[in-house]
Amino acid sequence: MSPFEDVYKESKFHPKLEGLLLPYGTAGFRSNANHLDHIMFRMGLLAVLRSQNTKATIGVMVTASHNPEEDNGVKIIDPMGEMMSTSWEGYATQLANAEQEDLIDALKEIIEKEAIDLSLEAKVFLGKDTRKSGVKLSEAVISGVSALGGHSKDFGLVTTPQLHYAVRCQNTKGKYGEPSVEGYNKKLSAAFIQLTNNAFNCTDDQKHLSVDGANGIGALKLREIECHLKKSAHITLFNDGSKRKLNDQCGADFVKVHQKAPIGIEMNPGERGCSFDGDADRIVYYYTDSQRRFHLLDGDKIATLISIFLKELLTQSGLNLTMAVVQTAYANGSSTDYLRDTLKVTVQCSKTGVKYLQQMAQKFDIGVYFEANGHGTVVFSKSAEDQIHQLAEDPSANDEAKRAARMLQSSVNVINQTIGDAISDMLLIEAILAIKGMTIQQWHAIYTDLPNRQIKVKVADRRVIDTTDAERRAVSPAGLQEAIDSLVKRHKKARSFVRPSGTEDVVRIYAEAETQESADALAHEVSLAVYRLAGGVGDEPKPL
Ligand code: G16
Repeated sequence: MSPFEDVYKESKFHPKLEGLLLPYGTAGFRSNANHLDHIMFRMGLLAVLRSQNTKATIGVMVTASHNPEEDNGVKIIDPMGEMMSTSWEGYATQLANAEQEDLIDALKEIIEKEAIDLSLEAKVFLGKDTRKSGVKLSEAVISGVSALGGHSKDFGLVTTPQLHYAVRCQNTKGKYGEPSVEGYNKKLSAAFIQLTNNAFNCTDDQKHLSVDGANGIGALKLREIECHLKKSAHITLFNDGSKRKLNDQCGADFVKVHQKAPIGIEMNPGERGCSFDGDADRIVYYYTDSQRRFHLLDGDKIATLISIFLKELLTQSGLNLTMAVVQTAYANGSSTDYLRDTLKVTVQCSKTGVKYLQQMAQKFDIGVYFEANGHGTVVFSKSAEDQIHQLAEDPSANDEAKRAARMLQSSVNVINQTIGDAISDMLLIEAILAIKGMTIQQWHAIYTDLPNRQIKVKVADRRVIDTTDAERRAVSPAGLQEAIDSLVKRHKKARSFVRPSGTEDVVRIYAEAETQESADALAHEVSLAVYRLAGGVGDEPKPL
């Protein structure tokens, strides 16, 4: 029987809802879980083709990350653990939206265009977050993989970054590590312990961290790695999924957008806390001061801390490596100024979506990339890793240079270079703070954020908004950018932009200005312009 007959027969068990069209968004498909069964089956098919096309193992992660519990989604992982190449996103959309009777033709078109040899072996690694819908949806992925003759390995409940990691380990034949959660735990914890051996005067109190697990997979996986960390970290876990719903008033996205502590966390003033998101690929830090004021340390502050640390080590080591920080339009203006003017590192601006940031970061020996929402990591070129390794092992190198190279080596090993990773980022940050003997208040004071506000507006069709210049300017609908420009002029030190979300059915609005009142007013004024010029639905946005 031809593989297409199997696919055709099996696809009838995963029918497409009539008229439903879903685009491939910022991080794959995302929607209400009830709309996704056919998408999952078809992404199983696509993963087989991508595996045959790259002659490597491909990953499929069933998750909707920061979205509410009722949603679900799918992220596809390429051979080196990066997100699926943007050149294949069109195929994913084509396959996902083909009507039932056109599915085989859509499949054949991809096979023909990419000259895929269907006789090659195909391997797919699969994982899911803690959403209940994930059980059935990942079965649909497996059906898709087997219908086209591929082999799947189901990792069950894992964080998104753990699956990215496993895919890279598999395709590098173990050079990056052992392709399992246990392998991940051992590699990261060993590197963390090595790195924190350089923290000479760190007390148990200073080691304490409160973690909001967003009631998701990050909480489960943090518990697992915790036993490997021994006495090097002292973690109290909140929102572990035993009481409340996933991402409900907690998690990194909630904390960043609302600029307040998650529900369910108990922290004394001055203590350090952090929040993961629903699939543990984002992290933000925070504390409250003695007046109970909340202070957020987001992706920009994290990128700054890591860049300071790495730059100091580079200087001490004497290694001549290029380094850059990649941000998006959401980066706070003060962070960009600090990185460029004070720390004197190259700063680049990318479109939203880690896939774009990663590509830019890979152009440097050391690329630190972070979205303000806490999604990011560091990538090292092969040559940078080799030079660090050689220096660390060089018997003729001086002690300071060698020590710095060894710390760089441990940093490379604690970092999950495949994608932003809340657990790995947390370990790196905790190690840096311990080594530098730095409090969260001192970290926060490195620069002062411009007050800012992020809000969402519902419109009938968010595709009417098109942007350019790394999403900093709107080119359509007509008149919107001119309206934003004139509103921005009314406020001091102000900046604002709008963009359609690629994970939720909303338009996102960002505003920053000299005061919080001004940032709030600007965000509201721009939201009204979007509502009026881009087809807002429901009630007009109200002042904040
Ligand atoms: C995903 C992407 C991020 C992006 C976020 C929000 O994160 O991986 O790069 O910043 O969506 O995207 P948008 O503003 O287009 O909705 P996650 O953590 O939700 O997978």
